[in-house]
Amino acid sequence: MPRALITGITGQDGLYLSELLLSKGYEVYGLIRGQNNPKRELVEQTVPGVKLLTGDLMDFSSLLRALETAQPDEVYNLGAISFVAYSWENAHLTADVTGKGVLNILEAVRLYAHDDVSKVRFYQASSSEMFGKVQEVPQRETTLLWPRSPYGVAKVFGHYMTINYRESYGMHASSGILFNHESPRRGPEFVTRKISMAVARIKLGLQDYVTLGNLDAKRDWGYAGDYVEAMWRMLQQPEGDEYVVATGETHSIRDFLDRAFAHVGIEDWAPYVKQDPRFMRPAEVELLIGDPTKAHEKLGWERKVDFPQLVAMMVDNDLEEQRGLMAG
Ligand code: NAP
Ligand code: F7E
Repeated sequence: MPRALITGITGQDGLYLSELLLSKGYEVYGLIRGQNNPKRELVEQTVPGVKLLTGDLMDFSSLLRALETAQPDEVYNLGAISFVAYSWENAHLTADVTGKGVLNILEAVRLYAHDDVSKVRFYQASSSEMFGKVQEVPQRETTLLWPRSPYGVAKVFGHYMTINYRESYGMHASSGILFNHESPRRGPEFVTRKISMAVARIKLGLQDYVTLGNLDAKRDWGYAGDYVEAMWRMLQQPEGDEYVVATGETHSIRDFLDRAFAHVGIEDWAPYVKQDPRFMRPAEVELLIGDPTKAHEKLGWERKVDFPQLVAMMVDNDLEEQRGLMAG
């Protein structure tokens, strides 16, 4: 039975990846931080097969302990401060967790493996935010990185550290440059979920409007359930490598609003959307669109859920969730 250790188990991707690996017969360990993490119950209910180990990406010895307990064949480093807007207000913390945390876990894997690094395969959750002020359209594995936020800069550090451990120590280390991926499990601070929740609540008469920032930014949005499959496929390759995982389509926030409101029968959303500079960023990533050719050709990976299906799935989920809350 293969064994996997996942950091960031309480997050959107941690849950989907756990489900995928459990369905493939893996023994799955998840690193959970904090003395009394409020999301522990969610993990225990959603993926009861996962064994939870306490640890933090900033605490090197906790990582080594987790590795020694889990004895994993595969390590998926999904843990991060992942909210871009928050990263300006907490730049040092973001650098420590999202950046230096990658070095901590790579080094812990190396020491745990006693230099026989071939016994552990490593996945790093890199991000399209590394492309920032994009230097090429669409963005691919070789596109020059130009991050625009402390989060993006920290991810660039983790990305190159992953490549460096592969080149220095021969580690089977891969970096997935994943473009935005969403789902009903997306945190409510991210724009897609903020919109799907607001649309559901507006439709049900529970909320009057939603306040957003820049409506013109464009993102390449896919479904998280599809993207964790690409992570797993990367670690089944003979060698570690870098892969862009994206849909190859881009949509603005306005496009997302169009579809989400139309899904509940509202064609003109203008009366329900306000804008506030509070939600604007000091430096914006205006356009992201990925070229997933390498992932298609080498991993045989294809997305299954398209943009209209993704928006509908998220709004339907929030309608159901809000109706459940109303019913008590
Ligand atoms: P998410 O929902 O925000 O989850 C982040 C996870 O990181 C949570 O489980 C969180 O745990 C954990 N974490 C935070 N600080 C930690 C620390 N100090 N030590 C250990 N764990 C810590 O993120 P996601 O959407 O699932 O994304 C997964 C990974 O992919 C992240 O690295 C993210 O940056 C990256 N990524 C995401 C996307 C996307 O569109 N979703 C795209 C590209 C890359 P707590 O519950 O304890 O806070
Ligand atoms: O913003 C604009 C905002 O916060 C998307 C993370 O998973 O994907 C995610 O990062 C866009 C930006 O995601 C609001 O300015 C407008 O242009 O949903 P987001 P993100 O910053 O793209 C990447 C790939 C990651 O790696 C990250 O971890 O939407 N926007 N109005 C807004 N965004 C938010 N959050 N809230 C608004 O009110």
